[in-house]
Amino acid sequence: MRITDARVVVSSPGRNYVTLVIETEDGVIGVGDATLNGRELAVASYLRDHVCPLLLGRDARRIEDTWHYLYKGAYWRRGPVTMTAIAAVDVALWDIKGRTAGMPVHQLLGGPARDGVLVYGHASGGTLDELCEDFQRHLGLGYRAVRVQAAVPGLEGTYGIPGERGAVYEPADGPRPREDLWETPLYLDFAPTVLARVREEFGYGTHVLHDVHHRLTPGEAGRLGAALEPYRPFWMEDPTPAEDQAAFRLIRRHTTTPLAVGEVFNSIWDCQQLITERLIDYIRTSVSHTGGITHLRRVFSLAELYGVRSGSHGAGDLSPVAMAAALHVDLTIPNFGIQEYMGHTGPVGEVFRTSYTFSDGYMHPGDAPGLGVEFDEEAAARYPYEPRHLPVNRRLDGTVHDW
Ligand code: GCO
Ligand code: MG
Repeated sequence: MRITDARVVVSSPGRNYVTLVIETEDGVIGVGDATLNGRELAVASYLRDHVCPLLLGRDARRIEDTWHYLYKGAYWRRGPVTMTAIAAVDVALWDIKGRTAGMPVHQLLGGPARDGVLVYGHASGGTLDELCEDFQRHLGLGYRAVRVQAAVPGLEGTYGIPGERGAVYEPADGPRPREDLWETPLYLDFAPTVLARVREEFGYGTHVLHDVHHRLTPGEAGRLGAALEPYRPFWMEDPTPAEDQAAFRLIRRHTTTPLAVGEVFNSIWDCQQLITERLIDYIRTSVSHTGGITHLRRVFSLAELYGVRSGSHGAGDLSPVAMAAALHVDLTIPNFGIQEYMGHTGPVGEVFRTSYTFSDGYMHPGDAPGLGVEFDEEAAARYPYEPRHLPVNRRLDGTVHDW
């Protein structure tokens, strides 16, 4: 089954998505998500200029071989751009394999190991009252797990809080990134009050999660983790920039709050120490940024050996194709933990028609052959690419800090 076409479509139905479309000689079409938020065109070029020409004439059925051909064949290893490009090819080939077999991808991966995929949504607020309103709204929608973020008083543009209610909280328009303000002591005093308030209002019947977004030192992270313990968070996410994997030994020494890390990782090598030393509880690598279904399953298999569970990244900057692929994997692995589901707003549904469902806090990828996503290229053409940036973070004295 030869590949006859491979093309990249960059569209912006509300936010930018890079979609790889692969076609075979018998007319089967598969799609993969190649979106790297804020660096979209770099992956589009990697695919268009370097990968798509190599795919023409290859056998679409040889997923494993193609993965190694692209990974080892590039000589230059890993990195978000390369691994997102490989992921898009890998996912599109799994889609094609499923469509050809007339089976949903989760059946090809061994079949369901559970009935549904537990997901968490995002509640946020400029104030704790607003956060509680949003938390209540999530409960009304059926969520059983909710991430909570609130604006730190005195810090304009705190991570995770949309400018307007209901708006996307990250991408900014304009020629330069938005600049947010940060000061660790203000955050460290405030963060425990956020969880305290949510537990006081809503009790302990819902999982509550919190994202630190890479901003603390290991010592500060240990202190925050300990302060959050009485509120029993499901996890504390990205407490420190985790390219320093050994730093987590220090955090672990000071708190039993579960730790989740990995949305910016792109290979198994980025989390090898975190997993094998049991320094984290949840690994957040995603299908689209960690080399596709083929490589992500390897990460999760390693994690399984060490009692680490999955908790894949699922922010709105990952397209519905990535969301569908994530759900197929989540449904099948033994060490599934939770899946992030921020949802997609605006005209995204015109471009990507999905068969996944949400009910009562759980999602299911559906039983359509392949991934269960129809990508409408004509609709995508109505929403051309718009340059956007992720914000930059500065401390009050002007020093650039991790965002
Ligand atoms: C999350 C993430 C996202 C990222 C975003 C960057 O936990 O969902 O932290 O919000 O910031 O995906 O592109
Ligand atoms: Mg995060």
